[in-house]
Amino acid sequence: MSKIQEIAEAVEMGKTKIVAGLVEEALAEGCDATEILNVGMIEAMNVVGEKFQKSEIFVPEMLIAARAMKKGVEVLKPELAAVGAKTIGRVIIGTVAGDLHDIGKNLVAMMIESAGFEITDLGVDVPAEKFVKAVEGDGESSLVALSALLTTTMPAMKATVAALNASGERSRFKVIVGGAPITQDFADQIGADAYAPDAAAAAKKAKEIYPAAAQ
Ligand code: B1M
Repeated sequence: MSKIQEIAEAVEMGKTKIVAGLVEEALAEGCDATEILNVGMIEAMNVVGEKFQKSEIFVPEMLIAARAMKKGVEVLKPELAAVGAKTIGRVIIGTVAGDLHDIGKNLVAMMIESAGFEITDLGVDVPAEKFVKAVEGDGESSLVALSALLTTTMPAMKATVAALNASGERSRFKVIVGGAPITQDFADQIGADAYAPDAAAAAKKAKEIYPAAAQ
């Protein structure tokens, strides 16, 4: 088995402790950093996402796999910067105002990052104005991802999308929403561009709508 296949298997199995070491070994053997990322990690996370969607694995396994990948990405980041590897695009993510739940949001961020995007995580309890400032201050971001876990913070999600929709740069980015109480109907009502029911679907959706956002 090649070193890159070993990395893919370790990521898929969530072997957090060995992934960083395997990536270091692969680099020392002369493997290409972009190939390690694309074949050893992103493809492995795609497999993890598919298994999650088919209920073959559950949130804990997906979290552990995402953490394992994060360990490997930490080793790869300086190498990728050195070879000028480009990410697909930048995503600004956060949990809306009044809401402190971040486990799902972190999982969504990890899956989107695993799909090849760069993440700016604004954290939890993020006011609408902070999302607007973040997109306005960063001419490159093309997706804004909003999470809400409480029915009582759904209005804050609505207000955030309204503030983003009113921003002068709206044609430049797309808005994805999700979280336990959020539905496709709600997303349509508040003027979001997309809804995803889970982290794997959010990563898939981000890739689907990104080209339109990049135009
Ligand atoms: Co809270 N809480 N909580 N809580 N909490 C819920 C959400 C609740 C359903 C529990 C219940 O009553 N059964 C309930 C909400 C009821 C409602 O609004 N209908 C609730 C409540 C009431 C509260 C408090 C008000 C309790 C209180 O203080 N009286 C309070 C509110 C605090 C606040 O936010 N202001 C509160 C506090 C907390 C803790 C701090 C203790 C803790 C959060 C810790 C943390 O996040 N760091 C907590 C927890 C852990 C939960 C439960 C038990 C678990 C949430 C979780 O992490 N799930 C939750 C009950 C439950 O969900 N079973 C509950 C795992 C996570 C992976 O799933 O976050 O759904 P989830 O994310 C999924 C999808 O939703 C989706 O993808 C993720 C992965 O597949 N998704 C997106 C999420 N964001 C997305 C964004 C996307 C796309 C998909 O695109 C951008």
